[in-house]
Amino acid sequence: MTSTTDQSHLDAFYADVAAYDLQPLWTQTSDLLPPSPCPSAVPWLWRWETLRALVERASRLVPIERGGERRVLALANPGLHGLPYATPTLWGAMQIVGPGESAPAHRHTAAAIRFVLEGEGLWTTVDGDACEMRTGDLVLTPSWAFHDHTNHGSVPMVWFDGLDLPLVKALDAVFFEPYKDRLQPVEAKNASESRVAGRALLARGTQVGHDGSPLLVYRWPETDRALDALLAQDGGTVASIEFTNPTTGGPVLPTIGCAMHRLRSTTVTTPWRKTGSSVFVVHRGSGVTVAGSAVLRWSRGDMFVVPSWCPTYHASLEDSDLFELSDEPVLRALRLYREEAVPDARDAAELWSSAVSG
Ligand code: GTQ
Ligand code: FE2
Repeated sequence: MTSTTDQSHLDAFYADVAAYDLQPLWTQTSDLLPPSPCPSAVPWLWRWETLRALVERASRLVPIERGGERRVLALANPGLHGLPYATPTLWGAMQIVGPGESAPAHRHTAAAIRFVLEGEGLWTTVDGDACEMRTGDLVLTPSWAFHDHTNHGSVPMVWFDGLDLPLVKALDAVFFEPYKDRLQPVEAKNASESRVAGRALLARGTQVGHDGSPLLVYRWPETDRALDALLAQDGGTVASIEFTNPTTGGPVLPTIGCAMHRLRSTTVTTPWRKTGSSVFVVHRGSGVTVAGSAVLRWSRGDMFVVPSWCPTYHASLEDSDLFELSDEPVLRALRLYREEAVPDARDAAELWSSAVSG
């Protein structure tokens, strides 16, 4: 039993500890060192119809100007206390640039990828290399590379932006710089694709001014062919490819991983969990993703988040392609990457499987 004097000594002690900006470990909640990750981000889905209608309204109401820089709606995970972040490490957003419009040139330490959803005629210039963006293409903007977007076409261009901004912000390593003019001069067109010609044939002496892949654009037809070839090769119903830096075989950017998953109709993937978070963009098809206790029904253009260590499986209702943005390279580099099949979720997966095929 604690006597009154002991209690008053304890009270005085805790008051002093707090007064000197200290906190005892033994009074912390178990959230500090849980047995396994307890993410505050939640599994969540944003519908294409909603996103498309809102960026359309933005394009009628809001010009693209210096300061604001981009006409972008950021995915704000409801578990992240109002921050404009999809996950604790990843920024996910939808961007629209109307015909004849441009988004001014700038650079930042946060690295970015674009995955094109709709439109044609937009060129993004990355360190002087104008890259044409077409539906299904993956386009890179490495850290500290200048970039601007110009729509030379006659229809709005809409794409998904993925950035490591929340991570870079958490590390207090954000730098930003506008380019001296609104747009960069175009020095070359689709030059990165000529440099990295014919699969693994790299032009000798290739030098890039950034710490990313020398290839800036991964074209949809090639991605499509690679996935088909994989499926044909092993006769399976799921194929996954990782987009890589052709000079290293590693991820496209030091902090960002990109993958594409193809599921034949009524396929259920193995329930799985891994450390690190992902944002998925539905490129084609429809289906359901079960992430923890959340059931996310998706179709083309929808975007959804899977937090760290969340048991997850996907079930397709038709032939489907899921683009995945992740922070996996960060977890791997820091030796924090873990993944495993989740046996407990198997029964649920089989139930679902018989439901969709039956
Ligand atoms: O297109 O440069 O979604 O700088 C967020 C920040 C896009 C861009 C975003 C950016 C950009
Ligand atoms: Fe940017």
